[in-house]
Amino acid sequence: MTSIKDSLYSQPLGQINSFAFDDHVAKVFPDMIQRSVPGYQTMITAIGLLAGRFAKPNSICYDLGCSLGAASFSMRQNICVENCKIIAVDNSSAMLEKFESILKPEKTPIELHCADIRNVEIKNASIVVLNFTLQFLPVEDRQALLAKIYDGLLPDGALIISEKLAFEDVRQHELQIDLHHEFKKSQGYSDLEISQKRTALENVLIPETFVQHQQRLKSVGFNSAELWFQYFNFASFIALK
Ligand code: GEK
Repeated sequence: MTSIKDSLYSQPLGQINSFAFDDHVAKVFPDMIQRSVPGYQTMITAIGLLAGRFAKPNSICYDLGCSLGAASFSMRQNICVENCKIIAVDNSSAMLEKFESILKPEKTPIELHCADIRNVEIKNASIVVLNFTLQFLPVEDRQALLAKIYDGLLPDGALIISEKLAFEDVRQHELQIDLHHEFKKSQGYSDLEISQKRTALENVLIPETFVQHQQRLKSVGFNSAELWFQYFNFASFIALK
C-alpha cells in the first residue's frame, strides 16, 4: 500500500499528547509501522503463510486490532480452503474507513467490525491474530481476552501474538531499546521524532517480558506457546490449542 510519509513528531511539540489511533495516524500508518517495527513486513508475510496452514474450511480467522488490514490481506492471499471468512476488528473508525476504502470482494470475505476487541465474540476460530494489539490493552484486561480467544479456537487452532517486549535484565532492556532506536534512525527518523514518539507512547503501549507472555498463554490453557520471530525487542509468538 502506498502511504504518506510519517512526520507527525518531526517538529518540536509544546505539549505531547498521549498517542491515539486517530485520522492523522491512519493517514501515515503504513509508513509509520514499516519504519518503526523491525521485521514488520516479514511478520505480515509469515502471518499469511501461517493462515494458509491453519485456516480450516467453514471456520473464521480473526484479525484483532487490524488497523488498515495488512495481516487480513496477507491471510486472505494464502487461504485456499472453502467457506472461510476473516473478521477484522478495530476500535479506530479512522483506521477502518481507510481499510474499507481499499477492500475489494474476493472468495474469502473480510468482514470489518468497529469494536473494542474486549467485547467481541470469538467463535469457530481456526486462527486468531493479535499483531501488535495486545500491548495497547491495560495489563489487567489481557488475561480475559486471551481466555476468550482460547475458548473460541477450534481444536488445533493457533493464536499469533506479536508484541514489543520488555526484558527483566536492566542491561538487556536498555540495550534492546537502544538498538530499536538505532533501527528507527536507520529508517530516517530523527532523535527528536524518536524521543517525542516515545513520550507519546508512555502508559499507552505497555510491553511485557517473554516469560510474562508465555506464562499467561499457558495459564489460559495453551499447552504450547513459543516465539517464531524476534528482531531486537519486537517478537511474535505462536500458541497452539
Ligand atoms: C497490522 N495489526 O498492521 N479494540 C480494538 N482495537 C484496538 C484496541 C481495542 N481495545 N486497542 C488498540 N486497538 C496491525 C497493527 S496497531 C499496532 C496494529 C501499532 C487497535 C488500534 O486502533 C490500532 O489500529 C491497532 O490496535 C494497533 O498488522 O500501531 O503499533
